[in-house]
Parts: sequence; structure tokens; C-alpha cells
Amino acid sequence: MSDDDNALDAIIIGAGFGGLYALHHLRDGMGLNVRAFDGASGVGGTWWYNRYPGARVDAPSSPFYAYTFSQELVDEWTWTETQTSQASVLAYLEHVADRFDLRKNIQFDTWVTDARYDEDRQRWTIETSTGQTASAQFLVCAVGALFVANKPDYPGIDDFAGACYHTGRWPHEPVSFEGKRVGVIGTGSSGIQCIPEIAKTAAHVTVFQRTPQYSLPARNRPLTAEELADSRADWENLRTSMRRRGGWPFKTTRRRSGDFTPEQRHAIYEELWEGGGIHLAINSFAGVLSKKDLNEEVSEFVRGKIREIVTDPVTAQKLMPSYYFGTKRLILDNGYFETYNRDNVSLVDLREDPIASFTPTGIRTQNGEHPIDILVLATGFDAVSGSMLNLNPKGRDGISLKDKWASRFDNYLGTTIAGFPNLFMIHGPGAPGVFFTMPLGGELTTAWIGDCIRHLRSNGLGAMEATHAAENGWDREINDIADRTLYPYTDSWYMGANVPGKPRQFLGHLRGSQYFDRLTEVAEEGYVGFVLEPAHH
Ligand code: NA7
Repeated sequence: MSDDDNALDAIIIGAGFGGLYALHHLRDGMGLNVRAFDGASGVGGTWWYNRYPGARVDAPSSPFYAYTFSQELVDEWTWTETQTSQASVLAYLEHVADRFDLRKNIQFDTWVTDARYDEDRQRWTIETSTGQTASAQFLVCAVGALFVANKPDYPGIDDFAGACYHTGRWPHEPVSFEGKRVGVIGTGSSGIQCIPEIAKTAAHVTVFQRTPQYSLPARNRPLTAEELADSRADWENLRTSMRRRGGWPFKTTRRRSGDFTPEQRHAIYEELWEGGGIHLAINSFAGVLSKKDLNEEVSEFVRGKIREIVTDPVTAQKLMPSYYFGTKRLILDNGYFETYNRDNVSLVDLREDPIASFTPTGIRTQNGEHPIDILVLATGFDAVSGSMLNLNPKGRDGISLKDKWASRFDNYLGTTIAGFPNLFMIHGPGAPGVFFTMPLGGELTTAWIGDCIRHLRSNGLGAMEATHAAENGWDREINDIADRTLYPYTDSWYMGANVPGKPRQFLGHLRGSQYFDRLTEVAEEGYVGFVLEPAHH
């Protein structure tokens, strides 16, 4: 790859779903000169790293958790299960990289270690872990919403002498649990997905749980040839529905809970539980995520299911969640609660028996010793803002993002930041991100970024930068939506509450379809909220 300093139009950081599409769109759709960088040795981003046993898309996935832009791609790729596995998603992204000949413009095994904006040249310059520099007018940060691992800081954890794996940094070689005593800390999606798999072969699994979770049955099953054929035939309509319905092609219900008796409501919950997936949340009654009484009824229904499944009442009691249903990431499981009926699985409730320290051979809690051979940290991520802070770009006047975001993750439209001209985020704080189907969300965001670039280029402009006033307005807009729901009541990674010391702020836009309408509106109104600067050269 040439290092001709003025040759690049855009640098893309990240080769996951977001970065790959950005490369394709900017390079092939717009004819720009683009180079992407990724610290990993291959494409995939999140799906490159999260290889733990049982890893699957934690939403109704196939065939919708996929790119939508190419009918040919839709027609030629065969999804096999309703809940796509990590291996399938990764294989798909590798296929996409080959099919659209993307690898030739991606530099793997290369971390971007610094990124600085040069106001005179209106360009970004990056430095890499391989000692290179490169510059481009635009910096597209597709750095992943769930990338920076959140590792607990327990006393003595580094003294633990056994193997230790974080689910978000899983090794590429197979890990054998055969005959091993395994400790798992964390019961979010990753923990709940891997615990049943690990329990199949381990001598013993001890789960260390801080917050009990609502988890719904995924009911994963083979995708039928007919379902696949139907979705291919109707792809354009499905794509439109996804765009209009918050990322998924399903209708969410407008049914009013008050129009039904408690018995009728219960029957509806039963049916949706049996059907599996997230339908209990989106298709039972309108307002499950915003009305406390209705939410409590659904919460109690799920607690009842846990009591039914888990045979030991003491364990079942420890598994009872109490936060508002759905206000942490909804989890879809394949036999999670059933796993506690196995003889080789036990549960430590950290609320009543907290971890005191680690020893070389295990975990010491307040009430006892737990000898383990392998430690699995399913403790999540410094989500959404963490990967941008990890990059820590330096904008106008050399201000660093760490300084700018010290107490609040200010941004405009979830894609731009005042003080950081010509920098675009895909799935940044303030964007729909995980609240929308991420592949489609990335496509729509990238299309908007491409339009920004086109607008600048065709009007003799060299830079665009969000204003502070626009950031403040955006903050209000996002919080007005979130405050109408129950999300802010719960400590979750959506609120930044999972990482000690992280500012508490809702990290997403809950109305994806409305959000993409807003992006269009901002462009149509001449990029309101931005300062557009004439090109210097
Ligand atoms: P999550 O959802 O953040 O879950 C992390 C889990 O780890 C959760 O149960 C946490 O408890 C627990 N945790 C975190 N730190 C600690 C410490 N210090 N001690 C004990 N337990 C801890 O991450 P996942 O990887 O499961 O999922 C992330 C997303 O990836 C998921 O939402 C999907 O979108 C895919 P807490 O609930 O914070 O009390």
C-alpha cells in the first residue's frame, strides 16, 4: 500500500460490519480512495473477537442480521439457523470481504495508535502500531460498540494461576473444559450463552452472579428453505420494513393491556414465551418498556417461568431479577435456567456472598473458597464510548477526546463531535447502535456520511464540524426519548453504569427509524447544526 500522503480521501478504522460496508460504499459507490485499518488479523470486528462457546447474535437474527444493500448477496448467502452463531456471522463477513474484494484496501494487524486533525490542511493524520503514518480528509471510526473489555479489579485477580479468558477476547484455538473446574463471572448475554455450553463438559461450573437476569428462550431452530426463499423474494419490502420499524421487519403491537383481563394477558404471555425470541417484550402489549405496572406484570411472569424451570428453590430464588424487565439488554438463551438443574453447576449470589479476593487456585468469597482451574470473565465491555476513547483522537487545537468526554459523551447525531471536524462515528453514543439492527444501521449511517462528503466536495468545502449548540440540542433530544421509558431507572451498560467511574448517560437513540429520518432532514436543511468550512487548498 502506498503512503502517498495526499492520496487518501478517507481512513476507516475497523473492519467489522460497519467498517467493511463503509469501505465498500466510499470506495465502490463513490470512487474515493480509502484505506481501512484493523488491529485484528482478519475481518469481523465483534465477531472476530467474541468466539466463546455458545456465542450467537442476541436478537432474532437470520436472515435479518446481515447486510441489506445487495440483492445478489442476499440471494447467494444461505443462513441455516434462526439465531445465527458467531461462526456463521464471521464466515459471512469473510465472504463479503472476498466477494467485494475489500481485503486489498484493509491493513490487518495494525492498530491506529494516534489520530490528529490538522486545521490548515483540513486532514486527519494517523499513526499505527506498525510505525506508519497516513493522512486523509475524512476519518471514519467504525471501532465497535462492544470492543473494550471490562475487566473486574478484584484483589489478587492477577495472582490467579489458572487459565483466564474474557469472553470478548476469546482465543482462536479451542479451549477444553473437559474435567475442569470452571468459574464464570458475569451473567449478561455472554455469560448466559456460554454457561450451558461449558457445563456440558466441565467437571464443575461455579457461576458468580452480581445481577440476576430476565432471559427469554431463543427457540433456535433450522431456518427452513421456504423461509429463506420467501425472504429473498420479498427482500426490498423487508428492507423497507426494517428501516421503518426500528430495525426489524416485525410489527410491534399496539394492543392495550387495559382491554384484556389478567387471565387473557397471562395467556398472551404464555403464547409469546412459547414462541420464543423477543416477542414477549415487543408483541405482548404496548408500553411494556415504559409503563411500570405493565412491566412489573411481565417481569413477574418471567420470574414465574424461572421458578418453574429451576428445581432447587434456593437457587431459583437467587436467580430472581428485580429490575424493570427489558431495561438491561434482553437476553435470548438456549437452556440457561435449565443448566442450574445439573449436578455440576452451582451459583454464588455476589449480593449476599461477595468476592473478597482471588488466590492462585481460585476465588475466595465472604463465605468460602471456590477452587477453580479456568476463569471465564463474562464481564462485558466499556460499551459504545469506550472504543472511541481508546482511540482518543485529537481534534481542533489538539484537544483530546478523553478531555472532551471527561464528564459527558457530547456528540451530534451520534456520528459527529464538535471540535473534531471531518470525523464520523458509526454507532457512536447518541446513535441507535444496538437498539437497531446494526448491519442496516451501519449502512444507513454510512450512506449519510457519504452524502456529507459529496456535499462538501461539490460545494468547494473542506470541512464540516458540529456546533456545541447542536450537541446540546441532540443530548436533550435523546434524553427526552429515553426519559419516556424505564431504561434510565436501571444500572446497565446502556446507562454507562457497568464500568466504575463512567459518567451516567443514556448511550443510544431509542427510535431508530425516527433517527434516520432526522439524518435525512439535517442534510435536506443544508446540514443544520454544522459549520461548513471552505476548502483551504
Ligand atoms: P454485559 O451485558 O455487560 O454483562 C456483563 C456481566 O458481568 C453482568 O452480569 C455484570 O453484572 C457482570 N459484571 C460486570 N462486572 C462485574 C464485576 N466486577 N463483578 C461481578 N460481575 C460483574 O456484557 P456481555 O458481554 O454479557 O454482553 C454485552 C453485549 O454483547 C450484550 O448486551 C449483547 O448486546 C452482546 P451487572 O449486571 O453489571 O451487575
